[in-house]
Amino acid sequence: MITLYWHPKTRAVRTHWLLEELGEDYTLETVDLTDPGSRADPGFRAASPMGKVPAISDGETAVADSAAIAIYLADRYPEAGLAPAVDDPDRGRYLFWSVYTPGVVEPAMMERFNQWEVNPGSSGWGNFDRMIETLERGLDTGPWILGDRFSAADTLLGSSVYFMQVFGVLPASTPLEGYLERCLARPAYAAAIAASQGEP
Ligand SMILES: N[C@@H](CCC(=O)N[C@@H](CS)C(=O)NCC(=O)O)C(=O)O
Repeated sequence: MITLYWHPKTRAVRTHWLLEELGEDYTLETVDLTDPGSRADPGFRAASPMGKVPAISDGETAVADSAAIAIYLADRYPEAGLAPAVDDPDRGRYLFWSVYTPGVVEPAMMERFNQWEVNPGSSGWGNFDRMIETLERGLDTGPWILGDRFSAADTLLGSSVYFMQVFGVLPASTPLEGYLERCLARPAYAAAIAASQGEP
């Protein structure tokens, strides 16, 4: 049984969405991030070296960070068809877009929130505008980041676009707004967002 260490209104919503798409049994274990006692839970500490959500345990395996979790779950449960196999030509693009959220989108969002001046040639994420343009181009052929095929990478990117909208930094962008609409229309994402609105 998979356990998701979760807190409402956090990045754990991504993993919850993915678990709903996956169709495997899971339980949500709420970690109240405001309560040191809850954070000290040994299962959570073992699963999350930084004490952050999301993290999961799955039998003997523990994984933290939403992108690492997505890659792990989609590979571990291939019946759901959420990741191209290692010898599939789409595998490279899938990996690129799966790590685009933690490696590029999230630091670029911090740049925009905090109005950092960055040199796009030396910052690993380029800059916010380059991040948006690259994502828009990636979705050119759509409807998903791998074209017709929905994958675990879409749970990372789609939730990132949602967060950008919620935090008011999503520029007017027809491709990204259309993508977000398609993501939100998926019952699995709607269920995860509905759960995420509650209190711990
Ligand atoms: N890169 C991590 C970021 C996780 C993260 O920052 N989670 C926040 C909630 S959205 C958290 O647990 N914050 C509590 C803390 O840092 O103590 C991921 O994508 O999973």
